[in-house]
Amino acid sequence: IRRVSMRKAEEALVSMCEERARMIQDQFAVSVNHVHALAILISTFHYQKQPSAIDQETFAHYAARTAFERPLLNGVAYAQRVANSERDKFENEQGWIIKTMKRDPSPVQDEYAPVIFSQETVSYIEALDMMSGEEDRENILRARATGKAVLTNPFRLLKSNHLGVVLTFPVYRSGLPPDATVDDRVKATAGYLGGAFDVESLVDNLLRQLAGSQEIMVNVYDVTNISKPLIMYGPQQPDGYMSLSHVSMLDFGDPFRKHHMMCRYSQKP
Ligand code: WA2
Repeated sequence: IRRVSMRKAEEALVSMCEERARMIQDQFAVSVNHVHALAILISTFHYQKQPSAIDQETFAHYAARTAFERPLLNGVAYAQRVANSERDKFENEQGWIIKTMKRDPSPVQDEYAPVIFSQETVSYIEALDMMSGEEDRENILRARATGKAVLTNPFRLLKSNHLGVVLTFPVYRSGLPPDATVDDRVKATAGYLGGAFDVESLVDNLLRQLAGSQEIMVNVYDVTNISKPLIMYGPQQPDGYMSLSHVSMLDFGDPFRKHHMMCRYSQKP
């Protein structure tokens, strides 16, 4: 009888874990798809139209009204690529100076990625050079070299200090051929559209609504380097009933990164 109930408990754990993994993966995917569409919106209405049909107010308004399409993102923003030779002109036109992510005036760099458009929920990143933060910088470089959506390591986000990951799409000036080389891509880069997945609070909200959320403990890890898993969600020192666990695969759409979800019971089932 004990063996039968343990088998039932294991089956229940597997199904609850798979349900959670599928749900988070789906909400992640719809959010990424919508940010992709926003990158195309910037390309179409900011770069392919003279003069631009988008300014901060228009972007903020559109981003707020479409926020429901991006359920796991705390906000979206557009950072423009600015070469050092263009910095003075850029700062004069904007009426502000480029700042580092620590909010100091930016020292001289070869190039910058200051945020020029932002959703109101992340207005604190306006004017910040997103290349001044290690994780954001790596994302920017990888996004423009690959032309694809990329994700950072899990890290503590600005302002909230919540654990999350940043998503970045590159925006290119028009005329980039489909068979472009990495060099072509880097040269044609106009800027970066992205946002932060606030995993700590938005995934938490999502999981808490599900039946059984009291009984099971969930962790999400970035396992890109399998010998050094990075925690992305859940308790740092998982306890609970350690003899029974299940690992569900997660695909967040960045082939460079691997993620999985680990579930266990809070108490002996
Ligand atoms: N957005 C919000 N909070 C953050 C953050 C970020 N990056 N980085 C750290 N905390 C505009 O890749 C371009 C958004 C970065 C996009």
